[in-house]
Amino acid sequence: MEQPILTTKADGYRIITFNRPDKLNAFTAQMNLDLQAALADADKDQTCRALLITAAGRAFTAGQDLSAVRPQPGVTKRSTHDVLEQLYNPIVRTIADYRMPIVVAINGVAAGAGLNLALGCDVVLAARSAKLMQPFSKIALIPDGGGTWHLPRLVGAPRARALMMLAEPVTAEQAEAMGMIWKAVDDDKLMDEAKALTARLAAMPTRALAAIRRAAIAAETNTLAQQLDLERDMQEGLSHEPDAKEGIAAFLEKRAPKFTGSKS
Ligand code: T3D
Repeated sequence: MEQPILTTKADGYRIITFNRPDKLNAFTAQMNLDLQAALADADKDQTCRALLITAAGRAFTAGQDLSAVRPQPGVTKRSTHDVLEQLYNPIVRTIADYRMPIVVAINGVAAGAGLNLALGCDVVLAARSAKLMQPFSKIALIPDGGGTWHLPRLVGAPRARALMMLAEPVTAEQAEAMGMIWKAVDDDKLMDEAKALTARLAAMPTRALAAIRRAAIAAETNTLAQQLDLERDMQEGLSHEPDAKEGIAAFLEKRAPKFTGSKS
């Protein structure tokens, strides 16, 4: 049987590929667990300083595999509570706290919880032909995978509520215009651009990039006073890192910095 999650190593980064193309990369429990393992494995690798997530075939993902959800006589299934708590939410939490930047290349239609995992990542590119949608209301559910948290923060409440209730697809260009993603890219340039971007981030000061995400997430709920404290403390910590010393030295010596990007 094909592995539903593939990991490829590149120079300084890894590529994680959703690999159930014949099922539009719809998520099974095994796929969730393999994605959790792939994220943990990349995190442990000190030479891996950025991640690129993409998918095989014509779709990025169709979200949860609904054939696995439908009750079947004689088959005991995970409750929806457990599906979220054991399969999706650990991934959302891992991404939020990940120690390196995550780029996503949405190569085709992206729907459901799989899209919402992507919306929690750092730099999201989408092929111009891709369509992005929150289909949950069509099956009488609410967006999960962090969707109700990320989407309003990305696109604002009026658009988020309409997108979630109406379940209408948006094009990559519309998604870019409303701030849901970073950029729509021509289909034939998507992977080259995504790889170049991931390689660029992999050569940057890894700990500072991870701290930027954590600070941005904290800002969503902090007061200004709390956020100023957080910036002060994070900056103090980062300023003692070899990468900060290298960055400042390189600037003053008018040369390109060579960051080591240690994660621990
Ligand atoms: O209880 C819980 O587990 C809660 C967890 C929920 C998490 C979620 O993610 S819920 C949301 C689940 N996803 C959806 O509701 C999306 C369903 N799919 C679609 O709306 C459309 O398929 C797409 C918009 C993604 C793509 O449309 P299109 O026209 O390009 O393709 P299609 O013809 O609809 O689909 C192609 C095949 O994939 C088709 O099978 P067939 O007829 O060729 O045998 C279709 O049934 C299958 N497919 C598509 N999505 C899913 C799926 N099979 C299982 N699960 C899917 N999510």
